[in-house]
Amino acid sequence: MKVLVTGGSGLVGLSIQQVVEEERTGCEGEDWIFLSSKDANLTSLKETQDVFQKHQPTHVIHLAAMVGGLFKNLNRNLDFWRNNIHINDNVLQAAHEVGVVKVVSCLSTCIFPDKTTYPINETMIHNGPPHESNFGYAYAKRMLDVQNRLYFQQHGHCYTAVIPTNVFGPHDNFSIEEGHVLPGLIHKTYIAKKERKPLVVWGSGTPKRQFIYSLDLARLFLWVLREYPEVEPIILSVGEEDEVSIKEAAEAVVEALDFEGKVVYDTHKSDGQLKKTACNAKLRNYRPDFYFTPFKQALKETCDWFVTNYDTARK
Ligand code: NAP
Ligand code: GFB
Repeated sequence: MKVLVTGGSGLVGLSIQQVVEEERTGCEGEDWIFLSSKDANLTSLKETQDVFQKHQPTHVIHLAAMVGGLFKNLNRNLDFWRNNIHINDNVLQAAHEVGVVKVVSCLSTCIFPDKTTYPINETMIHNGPPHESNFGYAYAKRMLDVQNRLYFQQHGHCYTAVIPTNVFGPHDNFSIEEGHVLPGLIHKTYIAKKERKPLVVWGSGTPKRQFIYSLDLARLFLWVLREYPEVEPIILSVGEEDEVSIKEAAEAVVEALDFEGKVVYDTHKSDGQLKKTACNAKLRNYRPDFYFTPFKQALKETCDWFVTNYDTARK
């Protein structure tokens, strides 16, 4: 098995790299290659085909994407659509051309319809428009699911996808303006503590999210690559009971970083989608015993990583 990981230098890619290194004995007979955008700009079909020709993978984990939090999405919806549509089309076609037998791509629970019933499950992806805040990203990701079904229909390939909830962990993008909520809050709290200023949480704090630790997600990715047999996607999420409000998430960051200052909410900033509660019954059916790292433990590990690696962290 020769596994090519696109987006191998990002949050999820580096977590998979870490788990592969930790599980070396479980990976016998597997050759792993982790790509970054320096190896190939995957928005270019030629560069994508060249890198696939060079490595001749049998399996692909496709993570590369234009990624960002709510506020980056609000500002650049068109760019999210165009970059991700090109990357996904190029990667799946290049994989097909070199005879890749399995591709596992990455969707996100934000791509589900905004007006829906809860909890969301895998059958509901195409049932109505996504939340307008990430219209471009969500539609581009939905098309990956369409493409997977068509590669199966026309060529019999097992090109499938996972659907994680909000991911966080070491090596995240800690940019305050462009990153996701947890890395953003960790960075802001770190600065507020240093400068003895209040922590400003954006929005009302009432929206809810399910967070998955990148190392847990990495372990699940390896299982999907090796064993999950379906073309239909699978939600990778903690349970509905582990959903937390942004206020609870901010309080957990405050505790993990031992911040004693004031916390204020800037309600002029967008709340984004109020919730996207996902059902992990399908995952639990396959993996009843899978252990998710408790949220506060994972958050503490992430905060410690950020403090230790402050000078070199992406921000
Ligand atoms: P990330 O940390 O921003 O990493 C993105 C990766 O994609 C990097 O390796 C980057 O390479 C690569 N990339 C971006 N544009 C590229 C291009 N034009 N050509 C080649 N490579 C390119 O993102 P992540 O959080 O790990 O996300 C991984 C996957 O999970 C994505 O598909 C994302 O949609 C999905 N996802 C993420 C979350 C989340 O909360 N983070 C939630 C659900 C799903 P460089 O390092 O060289 O820039
Ligand atoms: O992770 P996040 O940016 O994205 O979280 P989404 C946004 C929520 O956190 C909103 C609040 O309710 C914000 O008001 N928030 C509070 C903050 N403080 C902050 C902060 O400092 N930074 C940020 N970023 N938010 C994204 C999608 O949605 O989820 C993407 O836009 C992607 O497409 C990702 O799929 C997983 O969860 O709202």
